[in-house]
Amino acid sequence: MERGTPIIKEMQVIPVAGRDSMLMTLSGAHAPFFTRNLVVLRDSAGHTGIGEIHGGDYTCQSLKACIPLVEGKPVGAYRKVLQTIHRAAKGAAEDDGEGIQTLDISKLKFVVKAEWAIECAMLDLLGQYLDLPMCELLGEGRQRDQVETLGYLFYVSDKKKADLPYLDECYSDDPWFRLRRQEMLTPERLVEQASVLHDKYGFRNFKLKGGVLEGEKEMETVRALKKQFPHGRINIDPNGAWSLKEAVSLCKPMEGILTYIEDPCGPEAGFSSREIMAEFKNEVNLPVATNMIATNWRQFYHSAALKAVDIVLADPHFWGFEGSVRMAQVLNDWGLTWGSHSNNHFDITLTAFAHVAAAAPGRPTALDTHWIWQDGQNLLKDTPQIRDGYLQVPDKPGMGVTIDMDKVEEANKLYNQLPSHDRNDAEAMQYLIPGWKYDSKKPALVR
Ligand code: GKR
Ligand code: MG
Repeated sequence: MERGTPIIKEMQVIPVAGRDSMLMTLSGAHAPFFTRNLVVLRDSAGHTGIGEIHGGDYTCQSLKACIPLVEGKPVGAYRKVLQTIHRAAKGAAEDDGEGIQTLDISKLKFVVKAEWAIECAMLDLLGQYLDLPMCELLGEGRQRDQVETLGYLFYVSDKKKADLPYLDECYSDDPWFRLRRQEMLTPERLVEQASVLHDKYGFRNFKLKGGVLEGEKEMETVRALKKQFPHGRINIDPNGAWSLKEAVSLCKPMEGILTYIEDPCGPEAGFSSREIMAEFKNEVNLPVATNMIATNWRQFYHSAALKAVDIVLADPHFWGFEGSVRMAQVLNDWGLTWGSHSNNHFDITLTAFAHVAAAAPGRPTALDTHWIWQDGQNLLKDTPQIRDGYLQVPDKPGMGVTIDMDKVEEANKLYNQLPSHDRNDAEAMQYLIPGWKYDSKKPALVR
C-alpha cells in the first residue's frame, strides 16, 4: 500500500482573458478585456487542483518560476512548498513598498502574491484526498453554507465613444446581461442597475464604485439607492480620491444612509493614508473599510494601532488563503469585521472566495465580487450560484467544482491575441477625455 498524500505530477500555468464593460473607476475606464492566471495541478491520485489569480506577465512569470518547487512534492506538504517559495522569492527591484495606498494599479502586482494561486490548487487537492470541502481545511473550519455577497455597482461609460472591441449583449434574453454593457452614469441608471441585479441575484447589499464623478454627485446616487432599498446596506468606495476635508464634508451628512464607507481618503500633506483615515474616523461616525491601507500584516499593525479601520477587506490573493482566514479570526476576536476585496475574475476565484468566506468566523461583511460583470464566461462546469444575495458554498471535496478545459483553452486563445496583458485603465479613458492622465486625487471624469 502506498503511504502519504498523492504527489503533484504536473503544474500548468495558463494565462487567460475575458471580456469586460467600460466600467469607471478612479484609475480610468476598464478595457474591453481583463486577464488572469490559472494554476492547474495534477496529482498521482488522478485529481486536478485549480487556482486563479491576477493577470499579467509579471504574475505569470512568477508562477512559472515556482513549477520546479511544486512538481514532485506531496500534496500534504503544501505549507512547506509555500515556505520554500517564500524563501526563494526575491522582491522586484521596482517594488517601492508603497502598495496601493494611492491606487496606482501598476503596483497591484506587488501586492498580489502569485503563490496564493498555488496554495488554492494544493488545498483543492488536499481536500479531495481527505474527502473534505476546502473551507473545512481553513482556520476553524466551515462556519456557514452560504456567504452573503454584495452587488458591486459601477458607473459605466458609453462604449461607442471608444474605438475598442467592447462586448454588446443587446440581444441577450437576460435583462442584466443586456443592461451591463450600456452607459449608466446617472443616479436613475444606477438605481436601475441595482434593481436589475436585485431581481437576478437577490442582493440586498450594494457597493458603489466611486472616484468617478464629483463626490456630491456620487452621494446623490447613494441617496437614490437608499431610497429604492431602504433596508439595503449601501457602501461607496472612491478609492481614496477625496481629501480628508472633502471626505468629512461628504460623509458626515451620510451617517444613517451609508452603512459603511470604503477608503474615503488617502495620503496627504505628508501624512500616510493610515493617519488620514484615523483622523477621518475621529470626525465621522461611520465604520470604515479598506483594501488599500492594510494589504499586509505590517500595514495592518499600523492601521490597527491608529484605529484607522473597522473592516479589513483581506483579499486571499493579497493575504493568502490561510492568511485571509487568520485575519478574519483576529478581527473577530478584536470586535472588528472581515470582508474581501475583488478585481475582475472568473468563477474559479468566485469558488475560492466562497470557501474562504465560509471559514471566516463571526459576522463578515457582504463579500465583494466582480463576477456579475463576467457571469456567463464560465471556466467551470458547475459554477457556484448567487441566490437570494448569497453565494452557495460547494459541498464536494476540495474546491468542489470541475474545470472546463475547453473553455480555458478558448480564454487562453483570447489572451494570446491581446497586444498587452497588463491592466491599463488610461487607454480607454483617453477616448473619453483626450490626454487623460491618472491623478489619485481627481475623480476620473473630473478634469
Ligand atoms: O475593478 O476597477 C476596479 C476596482 O476599482 C478595483 O480595481 C479595486 O481594487 O474593487 C477594488 C476596490 O474595492 O478598491
Ligand atoms: Mg476598495
